[in-house]
Amino acid sequence: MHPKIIFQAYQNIDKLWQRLVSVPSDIALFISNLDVVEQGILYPRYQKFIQDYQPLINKPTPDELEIVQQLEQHGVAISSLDNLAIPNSDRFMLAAENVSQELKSNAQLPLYRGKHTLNINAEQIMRYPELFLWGADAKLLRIIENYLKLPVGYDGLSYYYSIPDSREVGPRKWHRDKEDWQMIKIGVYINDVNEDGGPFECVTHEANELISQAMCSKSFRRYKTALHHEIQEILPEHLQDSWYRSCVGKKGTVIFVDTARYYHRGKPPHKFERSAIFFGYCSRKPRHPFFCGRSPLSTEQLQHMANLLPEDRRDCITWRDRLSGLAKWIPKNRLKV
Ligand SMILES: O=C(O)CCC(=O)C(=O)O
Ligand SMILES: [Fe+2]
Repeated sequence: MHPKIIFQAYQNIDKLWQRLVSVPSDIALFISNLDVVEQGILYPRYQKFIQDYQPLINKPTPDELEIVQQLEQHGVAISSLDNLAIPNSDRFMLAAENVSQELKSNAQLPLYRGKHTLNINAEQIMRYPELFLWGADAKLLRIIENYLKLPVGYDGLSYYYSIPDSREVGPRKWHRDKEDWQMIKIGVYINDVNEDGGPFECVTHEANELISQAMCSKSFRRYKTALHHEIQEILPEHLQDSWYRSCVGKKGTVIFVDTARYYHRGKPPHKFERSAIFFGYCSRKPRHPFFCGRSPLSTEQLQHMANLLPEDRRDCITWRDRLSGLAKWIPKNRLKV
């Protein structure tokens, strides 16, 4: 048999398997979003976690507080590697550029033909631990803790090498992330990103309210994704030109964003490829734990990374091992955005 046919058959079986494995978490998502379950059980429980943790929150520095306040007001805060001055940021950027080159040459292989985005694999993350470890920096964790008001679960990184094919697919459609009530992603640009190079985009607070209302009119559609023109059609006249913010920026731009509350997307790149890393964070008792832990690292690899950190920061990496109840038994959802 031709190798291409074998490969396609393998891909179809894999897709089917991913769908099957994701059935229990799709059902759990549906149930947890029923009004009686959400308002009667899950939301009060979440409020209680916040209340109990309040005395334990680590105090932020003034510049960290500034970012937290921006997030509270707008859902987004923009900074840069230079401003944040996180240790080893130079090593981090060097490693990120190497991975970008590796993904760029992979994109030429027949195996990846037709893909809009290439992602980092476990082997690459393990070969460049400075990428993963940058996301577990104490300053970043303190910012996120003060925003979530809960202990932070670090959920690993995605590396998007996005090809300029203008296609509106996957995370290039408007969506909200499903992991938790509130969560943070930190995006770092590995090259300069202009309007034609696929900037990250996030809706304004006002538009977010309107879009969320329209999308939530049926509870099972809460996490529905939408094409750009579909959102445009929902919104009133006065918002048509001002409903989202396009985060263009230089290499080294750092974007903090609550991707669970705010609709966002990676704009389809029209002319230039875009390399960006997105670090994910939620609370350690997230609303939908079966949508967490989707970074490619195994439990053993995560433990290895945790061991490279000071003891007081290890729990934010190994938090999934301590989930209890149903959260522990429902398999991780394997479907993409
Ligand atoms: O590629 C982008 O800019 C969007 C990424 C995204 O939606 C996410 O990481 O949640
Ligand atoms: Fe997202």
